[in-house]
Amino acid sequence: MSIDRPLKVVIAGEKHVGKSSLVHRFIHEQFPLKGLYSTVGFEFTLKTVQLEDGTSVVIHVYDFGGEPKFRMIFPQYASDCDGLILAFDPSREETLDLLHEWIRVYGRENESVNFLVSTKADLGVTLSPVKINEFRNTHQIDEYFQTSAFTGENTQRVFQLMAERIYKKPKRAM
Ligand SMILES: Nc1nc2c(ncn2[C@@H]2O[C@H](COP(=O)(O)OP(=O)(O)O)[C@@H](O)[C@H]2O)c(=O)[nH]1
Ligand SMILES: [Mg+2]
Repeated sequence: MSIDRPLKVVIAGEKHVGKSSLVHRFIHEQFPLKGLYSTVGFEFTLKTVQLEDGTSVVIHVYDFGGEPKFRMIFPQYASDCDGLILAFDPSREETLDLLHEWIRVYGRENESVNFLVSTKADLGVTLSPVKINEFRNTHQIDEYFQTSAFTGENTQRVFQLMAERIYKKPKRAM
């Protein structure tokens, strides 16, 4: 069985936190060795994943540039998304604080499946679980993952689980 409609998943967060690298790792299963161009506006890519029950779904990933001016156009492009991935870099703690801003302009967190994702786990920097939990409790975050586009830690899992969650969300018409 397959689902005809692609799932729209948006990844957001400050510039340089590693969003494009995470998406690249998910799509191509490798760390972008040559480096990526800085994302201007947003880019999108597609990948088919198989759910646990064998259903194939296409994930349509929208990767946003992290500049404040793009934060402003963000709600327009993200408004009908099925899933939202909020990414921060734990070695720059302010990138977690600034996610409050992304959510504020987004404003529909209770309708999508929302994941909080920290990047660059290979650097060995972690933020206090209290701070992470505070963020999760303030906003409607369904799951939190530590990831590394460098080692591949959790990079497939985030998108796989996102697809499962969207698929299982009761009110969504497929
Ligand atoms: N060590 C490490 N560096 C990373 C990782 N992911 C991204 N980077 C680096 O972080 C910088 C920003 O990455 P990029 O994906 O362009 O960030 P974006 O602006 O959020 O899309 C680049 O220099 C990447 O090589 C990771 O998992 N580990
Ligand atoms: Mg980028």
